[in-house]
Amino acid sequence: PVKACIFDLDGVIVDTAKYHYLAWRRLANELGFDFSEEDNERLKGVSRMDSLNILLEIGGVQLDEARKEELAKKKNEWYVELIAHMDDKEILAGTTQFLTELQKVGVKIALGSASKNAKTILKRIGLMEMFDVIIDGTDISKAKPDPEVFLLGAEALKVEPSACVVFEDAVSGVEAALSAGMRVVGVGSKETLYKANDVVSSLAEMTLDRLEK
Ligand code: B16
Ligand code: MG
Repeated sequence: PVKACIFDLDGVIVDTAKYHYLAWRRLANELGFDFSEEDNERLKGVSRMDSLNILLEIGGVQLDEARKEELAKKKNEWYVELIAHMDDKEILAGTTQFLTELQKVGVKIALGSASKNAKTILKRIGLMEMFDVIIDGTDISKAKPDPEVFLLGAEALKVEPSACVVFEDAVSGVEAALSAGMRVVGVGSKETLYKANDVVSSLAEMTLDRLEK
């Protein structure tokens, strides 16, 4: 039986990709190039610095490390301003209900996010208390597809990886979960997340029955 569920944040519980996009586009525009929503797909689940490197590659811009640090900081300040206005209306469909069901039957709940802003977001949307363990971008040294974030989650919960199920919207996150020896439910499209053991379009499709299958 499943003993723990580990949830990615951006793209599974909330759609913060739209705020990341606004902040990255603002930075691109300042640097003199455009950044499309399609380009933004490449940044999902990717760490802040790796995201910046992808953005600069798209714009054909080369910068030294110090300047990159500066720009990443600037983008994050804009992003933090945007997420400061979030509230519980931004929780994606089915999330609260599914978390409540898990809690009722004693399945442990963890967060496994690459974001350094994860706790701010959970507080804003009022879901902080639902999580037994929170592993975020401030706890990890290796980005997804490395399994570190999920292994740390399982360890903190004292649950073996084989009894964990991960919920992920990004291909790199699905790969991370599989290399952690966990089962994974993709949240999004089957075409993109075909490596996952099961795929739902949102948590509204999840039930305890489906979790055990
Ligand atoms: P931050 P997740 C990821 O969160 C996002 O999907 C990704 O777009 C972002 O660059 C990354 O967090 C880092 O976020 O700049 O806030 O530290 O999907 O792993 O919950
Ligand atoms: Mg995600």
